Amino acid sequence: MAGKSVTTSRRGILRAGLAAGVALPAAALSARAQGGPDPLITEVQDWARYTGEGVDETPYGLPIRFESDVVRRNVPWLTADPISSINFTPIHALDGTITPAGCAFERHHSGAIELAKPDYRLMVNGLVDRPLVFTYEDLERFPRHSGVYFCECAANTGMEWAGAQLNGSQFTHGMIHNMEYVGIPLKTLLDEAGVKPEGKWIYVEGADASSNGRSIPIEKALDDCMVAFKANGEALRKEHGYPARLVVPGWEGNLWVKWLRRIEVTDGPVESREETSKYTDTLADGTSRKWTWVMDAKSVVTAPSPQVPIRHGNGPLVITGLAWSGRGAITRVDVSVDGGKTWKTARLAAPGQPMQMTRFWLDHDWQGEEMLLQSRAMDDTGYVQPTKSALRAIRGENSVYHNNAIQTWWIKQDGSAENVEVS
Ligand SMILES: Nc1nc2c(c(=O)[nH]1)N[C@H]1C(S)=C(S)[C@@H](COP(=O)(O)O)O[C@H]1N2
Ligand SMILES: [Mo]
Repeated sequence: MAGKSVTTSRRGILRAGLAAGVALPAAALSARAQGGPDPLITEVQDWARYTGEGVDETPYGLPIRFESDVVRRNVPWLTADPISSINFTPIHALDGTITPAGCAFERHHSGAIELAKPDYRLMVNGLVDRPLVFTYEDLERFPRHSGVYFCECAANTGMEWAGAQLNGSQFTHGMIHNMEYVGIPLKTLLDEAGVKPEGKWIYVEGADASSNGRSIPIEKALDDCMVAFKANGEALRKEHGYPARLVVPGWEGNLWVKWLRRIEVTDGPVESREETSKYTDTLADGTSRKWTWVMDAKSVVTAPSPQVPIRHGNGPLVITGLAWSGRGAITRVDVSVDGGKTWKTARLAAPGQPMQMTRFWLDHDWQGEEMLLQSRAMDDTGYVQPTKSALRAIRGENSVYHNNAIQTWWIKQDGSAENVEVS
């Protein structure tokens, strides 16, 4: 295949594809190579005849215009207004594991605020020996730490509890991003203030009107939480909490307080709105689970999928997706093309790392058959991502948050895809 495609232009493939309908019979693959000289390879093109743009044209670059559909999108009916809303990462169009900040999902309860570094203050108070207030410059002088972590909203995939609903991995699984953070361990600041023995929890607040206050057990706060000021090498974007946010590895996105302004050490949880009426999981009998902080192992095939139909006809098909676990590292991802009857182990782009996204690929020989495409993640605690029916048997159908069930895409003979459930 690779050898043949060298003698075939991309345009040639498209032309043959149109003539033959969408599914391209194997014979057409060799015929297209005999379509005569391809000017794109035999003729000098404009981009080689004239000079390109100078280095002074683009002090800070955006993606080339041909990629303008790789953007965040929202689901208009989901929330009443854009101020308290969410958009979704275009995971269907990305590869690798790092999410570019410019298209990493945003979730705000009262809009993205603009908070300048000189106006930034971070207070540590409550059950501490020395209540302290830090400026942004103070934070920059503590020993630094870095780490790549996924941040997943607990509501990711929440619209799929009752049935298959949204057509695209961007919408079903795009409330997630995975970035490289630089900042300082939260422990450093807590040690600086001196946590009193009766300090068992912290309460963290943002500077925005919503404040998004959440309680976190002191063990987690002292373990791996970070006050981050850089993501993917650059300052946090406004929408991700500039100039500093909390990073709570493996735990639900709601705890990752943006525009972090206050950390109060307390002897118990505050039981704020965000951890009582929201971010709790109502079960079938009407009772609710709370303190469901950890994001369980989960995966999704990002392509092919409803937004990424198969357009290239029969033969080699790259099936790809993402897997992650808040409990540890992804050790294995299996892919099924028959709705979970049989499984093949996918290739991991790199060995899974704790609380980071893992990319998987499965190289498949597609002969135009319908597929019920699924992926199933496993982590180093031995946990296996559940089917939808297994999850519903335990959690019922009243939940919004923490839906980590196996996703199914129905790939049709024409290469298009639809969100479905298998029983
Ligand atoms: N201050 C503040 N922090 C916040 C929020 C907010 O509205 N205000 N939203 C939370 C929620 S629900 C999620 S899922 C994550 C989203 O982070 P992101 O906007 O970087 O994607 O931020 C959390 N931190
Ligand atoms: Mo969230």
